[in-house]
Amino acid sequence: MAELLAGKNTVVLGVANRWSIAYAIASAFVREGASVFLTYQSERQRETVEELGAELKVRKVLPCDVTKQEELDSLVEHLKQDAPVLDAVVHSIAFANKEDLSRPFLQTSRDGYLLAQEVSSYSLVSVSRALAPLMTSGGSITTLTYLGSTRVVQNYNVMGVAKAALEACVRYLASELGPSKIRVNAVSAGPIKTASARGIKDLTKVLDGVAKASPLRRNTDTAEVADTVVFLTSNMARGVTGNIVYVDSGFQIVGLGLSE
Ligand code: NAD
Ligand code: IMJ
Repeated sequence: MAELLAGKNTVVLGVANRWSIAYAIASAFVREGASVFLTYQSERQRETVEELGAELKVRKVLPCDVTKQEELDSLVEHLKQDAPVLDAVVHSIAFANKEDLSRPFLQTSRDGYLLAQEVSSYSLVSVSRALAPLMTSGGSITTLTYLGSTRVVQNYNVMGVAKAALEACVRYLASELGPSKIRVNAVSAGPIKTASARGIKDLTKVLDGVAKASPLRRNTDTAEVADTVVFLTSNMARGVTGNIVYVDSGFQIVGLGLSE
């Protein structure tokens, strides 16, 4: 089959390890003929991400902690040299303090609230502002979100509020970047056992609940999330912007999941 992303220059932010949703996305992008740049958060992850990048035959692996403007600036400088025209960005980043994902939402600290917003929502704005100027032939920006943005999911708490803001950012950015032919969308993935989900209380219960109650009667895997990001990034989705696409076995339509 023809490659959907042939010759496109792409940046994928948020690979930490082999289980990261961003890793599956980078892998699908390479399969579809894209040239991929990966970024990692900190020196701690450099070696792992460099190994994964070499395996996938990505163009380059670069540092980018989204809370540090100088790292965003230096990412832009590197990309300008290696890929003067950028076609797509994937933002697959979130963080909140662990305590804020277990105690009552009412107890969320000011600092914890602001940290979750900074890393998980504002970073889409700062990354888009930094990279949109390189997308001179138009392009696509895609982020990852979760159902906890619009529904109450136990313990998701401050992250749910950050994802609500992230989804609103998708709409405002889509509106402003549309005239530059840059589309902005989010994929709302069902629960997946990645490093960001592993630690959470009752994850097994959540996964089993979705597998029982969802229309497709199964959990979501990273490969199917990645394939939807491929679609959104490709010309097939040329008319799609400002959207939240659910890749969740259909779980979000369910009112009462009572089926056996
Ligand atoms: P993951 O832990 O593999 O990915 C999270 C990434 O965020 C890591 O690579 C981490 O380094 C990065 N990150 C955190 N702080 C950063 C910073 N300051 N600068 C740069 N990078 C930073 O877990 P994942 O499940 O692949 O998560 C990726 C995205 O998918 C997140 O936005 C998450 O909210 C979303 N999501 C996950 C699930 C799930 O169940 N796993 C479901 C829906 C949406
Ligand atoms: C996270 C917390 C509570 C409930 C949760 C999750 N459910 C799911 C997740 C039901 C599916 C995973 N998810 C969708 C996330 O966006 C996770 C974000 C996250 C996870 C951690 C764990 C480790 C840590 N900080 C984190 N910050 C954000 O210290």
